[in-house]
Amino acid sequence: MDEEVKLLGSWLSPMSRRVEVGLKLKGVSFEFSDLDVFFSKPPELLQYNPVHKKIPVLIHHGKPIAESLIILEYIDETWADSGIRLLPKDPYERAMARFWAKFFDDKCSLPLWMSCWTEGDKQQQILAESKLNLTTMEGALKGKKFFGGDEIGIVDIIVFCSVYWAEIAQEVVGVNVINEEKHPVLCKWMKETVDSNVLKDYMPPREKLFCHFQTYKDAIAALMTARGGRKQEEKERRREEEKEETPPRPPPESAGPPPDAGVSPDHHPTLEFRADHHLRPEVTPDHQLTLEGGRKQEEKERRREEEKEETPPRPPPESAGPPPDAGVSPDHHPTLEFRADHHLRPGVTPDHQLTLEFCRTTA
Ligand SMILES: N[C@@H](CCC(=O)N[C@@H](CS)C(=O)NCC(=O)O)C(=O)O
Repeated sequence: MDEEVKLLGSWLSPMSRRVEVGLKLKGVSFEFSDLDVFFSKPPELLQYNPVHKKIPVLIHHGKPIAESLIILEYIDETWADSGIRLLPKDPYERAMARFWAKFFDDKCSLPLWMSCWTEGDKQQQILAESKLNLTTMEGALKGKKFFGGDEIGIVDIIVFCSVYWAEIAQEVVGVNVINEEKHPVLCKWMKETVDSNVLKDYMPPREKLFCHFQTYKDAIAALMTARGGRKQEEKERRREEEKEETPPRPPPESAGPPPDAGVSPDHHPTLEFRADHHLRPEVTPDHQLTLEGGRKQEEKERRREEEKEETPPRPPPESAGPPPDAGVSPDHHPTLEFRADHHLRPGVTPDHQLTLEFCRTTA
């Protein structure tokens, strides 16, 4: 049966390579569309991934699927009986594979890459972050041949692609991101995986990638810096928005219950949860409230850190997008219709708001 499988990707992208590897390990034949997505947004990409405008996108029987991890799961389920299993059969092991795949994507993938393309304090900060998170990642490998156990699986594929890219980039720019001394477990795994030849053959030739980084290193560094700058602006705006939200504040003493009256679960529903979770007896309701505020603050900090790690969305260069006054048809951005309907309704969350604003600037 003609499967009609098409992959929108780029030979230069480790994310797109993940999907290529998945398809090849399953023995699925596919058409590959090698797109330049770094300096332009091809119409095909805007059509099939209007939300993130990123590769990879798998198109199966005309239906697009975006996000490499989701695509890999889709491939595993769709071609369940071919090639190797990408995710374990056992539900617990499968959950663990998803956990580590997500951890790597959220915490390691971008720092690994960005530490090659930044300088000074920023670079030191990313290097430290990268080292810490990769060490955590090594914990998932202890006592195993592969992340997937005896066979390679989804986590091996995604980590291998990123480390393969990063090792070449770090050589070009002379940064020490990953090495035997810092990450012995990971380096041993990398060497054994290369030796086992399962994944290496699916990687672009080392020299080709090396030459590309060598030739374009200044342009890549400039692009990454520009994106970092835009991300910074986005963060500032978000902070402003957060300021506008009413912060959770402990009620003034006069308004609250008398000190010895306890705090009713209605007043602070989370206290009930805490009581169940063995909060120390000496923690008073007032302390609890402070803790609550502190936790909220930590949460915000964490969110800021996470934002740092996301690749910032980039407006396409003028040449690539629709002319500024041409408007964007719903076909081009099907989600705009939704956005128009939900035009800044009071219920729209800051997250939605940001997406809306970004989409308006790029439209
Ligand atoms: N979370 C996405 C990330 C995809 C991604 O970052 N793709 C990059 C290529 S490696 C891209 O399309 N970049 C173009 C851009 O950001 O403008 C995934 O796992 O698929």
